[in-house]
Amino acid sequence: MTFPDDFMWGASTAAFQIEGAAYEDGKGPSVWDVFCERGDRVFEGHTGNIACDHYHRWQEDVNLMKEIGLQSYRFSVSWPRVMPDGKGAVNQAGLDFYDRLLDGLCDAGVKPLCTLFHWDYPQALFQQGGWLNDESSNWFADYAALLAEKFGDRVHAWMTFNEPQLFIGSGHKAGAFAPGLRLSMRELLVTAHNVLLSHGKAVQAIRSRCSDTQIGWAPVFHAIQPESESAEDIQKARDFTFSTWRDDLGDNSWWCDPVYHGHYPEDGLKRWENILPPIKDGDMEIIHQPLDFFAFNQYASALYADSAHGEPTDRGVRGVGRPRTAFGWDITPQAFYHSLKWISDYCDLPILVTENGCSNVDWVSLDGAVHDPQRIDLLHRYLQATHEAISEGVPVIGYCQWSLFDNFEWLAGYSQRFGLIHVDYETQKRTLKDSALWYKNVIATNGGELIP
Ligand code: GBH
Repeated sequence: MTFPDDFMWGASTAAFQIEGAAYEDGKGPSVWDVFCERGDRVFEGHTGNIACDHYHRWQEDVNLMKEIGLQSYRFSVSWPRVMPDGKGAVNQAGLDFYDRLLDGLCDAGVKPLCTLFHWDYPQALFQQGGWLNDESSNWFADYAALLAEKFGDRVHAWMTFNEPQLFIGSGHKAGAFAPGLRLSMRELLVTAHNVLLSHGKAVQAIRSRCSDTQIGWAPVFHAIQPESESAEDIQKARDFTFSTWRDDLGDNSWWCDPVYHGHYPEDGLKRWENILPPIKDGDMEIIHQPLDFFAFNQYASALYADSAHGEPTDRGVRGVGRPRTAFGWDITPQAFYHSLKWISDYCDLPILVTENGCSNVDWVSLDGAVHDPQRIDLLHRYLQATHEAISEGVPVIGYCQWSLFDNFEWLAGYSQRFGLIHVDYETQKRTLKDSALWYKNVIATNGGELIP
């Protein structure tokens, strides 16, 4: 199998999930710190206080990236680490940490891919209304400007937001994620509009400060699987995938149509017509900034476009005892393949996979190694799907595995392991799993030894 010569092989992490040092060196609290402090929301009361201690061990971690041969590393900046109150005063110690990390990555020859926001919202801004506040997009733009000024010389590509569907839907509607709100639909639509405006203003802020850079964002792309591979079923699944049918704004189009096409989707506008927030003149132009790539995260697709139902369903189609990851997520590379095809028809940009992977029941074996054949097999299947799309002309420019390390898996705490690198949280010892060694070879051969 051959991948394009300049294909970027990478891995992803997020600040809150790995850094630790939650209350050190002037960092302000984020909504996730506060959510964890409650003690009753996250598995066994786990917190992000120490996590992988990456804040102190970043050099060792960069060395490990080098050992694997990673070509790119996607990480996120903790907003309250660099701006403890989310706006105003800047925390120099926080900026220094990312300075060291970026220098270390550049020295190691690893391209930094920087996400501005991966869910750890400054608590101080939350107390002022957070994403409901009409000023929220200006706060975010100021934060983006700071990062662009300080780090723009070294960041290879920027992503404004990670999975807006999740921190808005799960965090502000379902109440499952921090900050744990259960807003009305009317309010939720306000938060979404402000996040979209934030995205646009941040792109402007970065663009005006960094002449030679690439900018995108990283929504989750929820794919609905076709019931069969017939053209008709594929079309039906695709229609569902691009429709606005969920009641938590977890859809693709509500977020992507404004960003890539400059308008909200018709079906959503109709659905929410009586409760839409005011959309001011010029808002859609701000949101619709030119981007350099289409990034997306995807794991499993639980839903099918079942012809008998007006909505996607998980009823009836799936097999008893089918393979699933440790989280219970289905293994659906075919949906991934279709997603790549659909996205390339949907917008004319190179595609970057910013997250894909699985949790697995990994531990250090008697022989000292960590054997994770399930992860290797899953990654292999998704890379086959990626390659199939590429060979049909889909311009995929890179692939980031989630995650470089085992880390704080949100509500599941440390109980779900997603890493290429095993972390012993008692000792902070890192061990490359078999999958890391396998991935090292995939990278070294540019995918050449994968089974087609
Ligand atoms: C991402 O969210 C996050 O960006 C990252 O921080 C996190 O650690 C990682 O994934 C792993 O969770 O019902 O079987 O179809 C992932 C969010 C996960 C939402 C999969 C939809 C569908 C599973 N998505 N989920 S299934």
